[in-house]
Amino acid sequence: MMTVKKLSREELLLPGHAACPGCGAMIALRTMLKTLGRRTILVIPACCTSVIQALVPKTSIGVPVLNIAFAASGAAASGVVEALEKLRRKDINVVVWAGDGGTADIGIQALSGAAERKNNIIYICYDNEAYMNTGIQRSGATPYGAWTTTTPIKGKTEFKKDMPMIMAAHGIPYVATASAGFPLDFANKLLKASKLKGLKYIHLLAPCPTGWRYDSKLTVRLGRLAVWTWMWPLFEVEHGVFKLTLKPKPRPVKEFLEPQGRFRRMTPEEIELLQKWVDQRRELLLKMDGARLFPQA
Ligand SMILES: Cc1ncc(C[n+]2csc(CCOP(=O)(O)OP(=O)(O)O)c2C)c(N)n1
Ligand SMILES: [Mg+2]
Repeated sequence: MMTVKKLSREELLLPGHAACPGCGAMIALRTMLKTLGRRTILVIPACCTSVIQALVPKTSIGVPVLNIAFAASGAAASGVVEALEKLRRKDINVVVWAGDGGTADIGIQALSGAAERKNNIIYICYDNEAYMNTGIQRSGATPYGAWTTTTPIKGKTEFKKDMPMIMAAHGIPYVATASAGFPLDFANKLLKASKLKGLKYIHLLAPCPTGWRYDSKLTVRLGRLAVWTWMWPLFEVEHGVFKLTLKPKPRPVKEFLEPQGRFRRMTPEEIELLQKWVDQRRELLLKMDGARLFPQA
């Protein structure tokens, strides 16, 4: 088990990057690099993390990075894995670090192909729930009721796409959800993923003060409230078996929505509809806890 004491003191996310203050994705990127260490190659499609690395020729990321086209991270990482296999290098983690747009929308076919080919990749989707880098446009991962620059002013009318379950249905060895509010849980899930062969998928909630319209000091708090309200349940699907990581006493979704400007225009009826959806999903997940959902591949 990873503990704060066991976490490496080596910093591989260096000062000088250009992320916004309070960026949830950077907390998680720092945790990820400390957990997996130097022997890691990152594949990053167009997203916030591709533009905040620093100005060329400088970089704030202390491991090799392949910056790649928006749709291509699954395919590009497959290529890196194949090349390392030809070179007989078995000691290197190939990690995709992609946004929700680059994963749930434009990158889904390349990711699906890599999963089906069983390429040895740790794929992390850091989900800030919109296309943040280009100015807060909606994605398939934007939740119901959230405002973006391309939703109706009152907020998104569709529910969030369930990427972790879509990936679990590929029959891959490991799927997990994580949150920037629970860094050690994320680290433990990364350690588990790094020991398995095939494509491992971790979907990480990364609160974004700029796009979610909240005070930047609340990033960790919102990363936790998402879990405590069951807006973002933490779970694993290991070799097809579903398991909840945490089963917190449910707090009203309102507590997660209220500090965020993006939910400001939701009516009480819409909040109630969202609460009902979250309650229904929690009951389904609790019924599934411990059950085999997919046959062992
Ligand atoms: C084919 C293509 N279309 C559009 C873009 C412009 N673009 C770059 S990043 C991005 C949004 C990325 O959103 P997401 O994957 O959620 O990452 P985030 O910026 O939120 O970190 C867009 C639309 C592009 N680079 N390539
Ligand atoms: Mg995004």
